[in-house]
Amino acid sequence: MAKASTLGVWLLLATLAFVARAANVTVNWDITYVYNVNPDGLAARWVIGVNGSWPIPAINVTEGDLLILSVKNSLNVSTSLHTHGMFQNGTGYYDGVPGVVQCPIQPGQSFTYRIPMQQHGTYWIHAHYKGQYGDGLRTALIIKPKAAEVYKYDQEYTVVLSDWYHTPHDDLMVWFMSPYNPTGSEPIPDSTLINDNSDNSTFAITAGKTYRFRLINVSLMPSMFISIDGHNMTIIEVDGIDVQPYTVQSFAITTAQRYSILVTALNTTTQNFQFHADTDPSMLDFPDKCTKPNATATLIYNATAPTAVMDRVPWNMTFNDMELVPVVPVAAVDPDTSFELNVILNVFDDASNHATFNNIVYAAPPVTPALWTALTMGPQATDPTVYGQNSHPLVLQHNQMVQVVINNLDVKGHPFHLHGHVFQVVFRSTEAGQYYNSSIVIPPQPNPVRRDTVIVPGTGSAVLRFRADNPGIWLIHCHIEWHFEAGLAATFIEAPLEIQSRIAVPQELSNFCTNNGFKTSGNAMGNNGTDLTGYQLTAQPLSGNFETKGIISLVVTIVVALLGLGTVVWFGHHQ
Ligand SMILES: *[C@@H]1O[C@H](CO)[C@@H](O)[C@H](O)[C@H]1NC(C)=O
Ligand SMILES: *[C@@H]1O[C@H](CO)[C@@H](O)[C@H](O)[C@H]1NC(C)=O
Ligand SMILES: *[C@@H]1O[C@H](CO)[C@@H](O)[C@H](O)[C@H]1NC(C)=O
Ligand SMILES: *[C@@H]1O[C@H](CO)[C@@H](O)[C@H](O)[C@H]1NC(C)=O
Ligand SMILES: [Cu+2]
Repeated sequence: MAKASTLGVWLLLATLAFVARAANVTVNWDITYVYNVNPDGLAARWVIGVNGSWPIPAINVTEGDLLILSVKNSLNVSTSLHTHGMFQNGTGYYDGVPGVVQCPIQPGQSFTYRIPMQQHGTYWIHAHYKGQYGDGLRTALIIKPKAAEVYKYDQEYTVVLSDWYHTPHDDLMVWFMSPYNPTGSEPIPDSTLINDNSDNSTFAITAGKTYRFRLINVSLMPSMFISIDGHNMTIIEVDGIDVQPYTVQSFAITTAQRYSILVTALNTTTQNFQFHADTDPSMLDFPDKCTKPNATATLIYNATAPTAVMDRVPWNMTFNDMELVPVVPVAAVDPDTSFELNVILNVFDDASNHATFNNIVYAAPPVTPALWTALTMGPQATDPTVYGQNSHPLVLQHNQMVQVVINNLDVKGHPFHLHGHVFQVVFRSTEAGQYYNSSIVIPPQPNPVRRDTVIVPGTGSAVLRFRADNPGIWLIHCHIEWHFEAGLAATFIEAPLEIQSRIAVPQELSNFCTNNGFKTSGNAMGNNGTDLTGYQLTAQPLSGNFETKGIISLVVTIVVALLGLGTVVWFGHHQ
């Protein structure tokens, strides 16, 4: 008895200790332009920073905290912020996707995100409005577990990896979408940055200690290979999921992915060592246009010692994130429902190159954001029609096991991100041309890798599974920003009836929308039922037979040839 009550007191104290520790962490961001920023030493440009400076400081919190991110938009364009990798269970209205779960924050307006930190690990916060994160509006979000870390280490560093462009994002996007670019060549970054610097970042290291490096790839476009001269790296976390130790000499990280690695310092104080982040040239159509594809930082053992000149370890082309084993096992189970998303990049009937799932050029609902359609349409909220065809709505029933088959018909790899979840990766093609169909048997898997961003290889496929246990509206999209903006996204309408019964959207958010000219009821056009009068479809696939498409392609090619000089001038001016 005495023992039991001692235990009771102990539990009570432990609970109180936890309650005391869970804090409100308030971060105030006045989002501003910052001028004359030159992180690669090659060219100064304006960027988007906060409170008058850039880079934007990382946010460090503890699981259980409430992150209160208070934003004022001092730009002359709208904005919104997405906290990448957060489940937002119950607070999906703070997921930050404009036209889907919130209305854009217009110039001069303020908006406060109140996001419970329900997970731990390595995350990031970035603009989800056009390509503003490529102009600098992103930073790391590090969440410590409320219990002890799974792995012991002496100290940690956050390493933000990015591509860098001297030309503002919107200008590059205009070029990407223009008929001058019929093959859909993505803009080429000018350089690669490690912690917002191409050569000069440093990490102080003490001989014999163990360090955790939290790597976050915040690029718009390419993949990078990571290695550290003279050191092995042991992967222990992938996209917020702790995994069994997996030691590599180099590995690839694609945009929006995160990995934590443990690095044991050598027993030396006579040399320093380079940390490398090399851009994968196979992702770039014109790799030679990237002036500094390889960034280096330095592990400083001794500030007065020389940096070791070492042979580079080869890029590990075979590293397979599917071999990573989560510490907390979750077995794969058969799906209740399956969606097939074919990745198709093509010239559409607006003569622009688009990137799509199943030939649907994604666009957010124009009048009523999808969340409010789900909230207000009663039983009709389960009918995908009411969300409008452009948003590619896929309706899920509560607690279904959902399978998503991605067949990538494009020749290049694409990194796909799902909001509001981690998914299991239960299959991925191992050779070109291997598309998934039901003749491929997926074996039972006791504990497949779980993550929130996966690379699907060119002319290849992947099969993802997740439990629809988080009622809300969640995008799945390519995290190559050019492709997302060109239409490569779809919308999961997850458990709309449970959204109605469980999600209490703060009235101030609805008011924010109506004050900004959006509606907060009805279908995508703000009407009743399926009346979508006035709804404009996005660009459609070139209709008709092969010949018609051939003729249009030919015309586009001729136009481009005639305007060729213009392209050269454009390229010369902007690259
Ligand atoms: C980051 O991701 C991009 C896009 O997937 C990739 O090209 C780039 O090489 C990655 N960077 C690093 C340092 O791994
Ligand atoms: C580092 O050197 C110390 C002192 O010589 C030794 O005790 C220790 O085992 C060495 N550690 C490693 C990892 O070699
Ligand atoms: C980048 O690094 C790779 C791997 O070491 C190397 O092959 C390539 O030549 C480097 N590129 C440049 C421009 O230095
Ligand atoms: C299914 O996929 C396999 C392996 O890629 C392929 O050989 C087969 O032709 C496909 N079957 C159908 C019906 O597409
Ligand atoms: Cu893509």
